[in-house]
Amino acid sequence: MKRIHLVSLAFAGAVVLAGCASNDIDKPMTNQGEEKHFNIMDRSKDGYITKDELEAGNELLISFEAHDLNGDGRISEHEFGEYIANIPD
Ligand SMILES: [Ca+2]
Repeated sequence: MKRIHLVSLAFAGAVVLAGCASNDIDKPMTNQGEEKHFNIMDRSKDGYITKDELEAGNELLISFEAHDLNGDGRISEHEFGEYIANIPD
């Protein structure tokens, strides 16, 4: 009886952990993987990705205007999150 209880507790814990990993409410838009990716592309570390930080042929550079949602000429972390979210699987 006690063993069954422990197993169900472990299962519940795994479900909670999985939920946190995919839906972290403390993060506004990007998850940790996206944030890492963003930080790599944001070479000047000013919190924005600009065209000159992207290499020729980069997918984001090709469609830069479409993802620069507010038209300020740079991709914010929020805009980057939108970009990642809209990439087909
Ligand atoms: Ca922008």
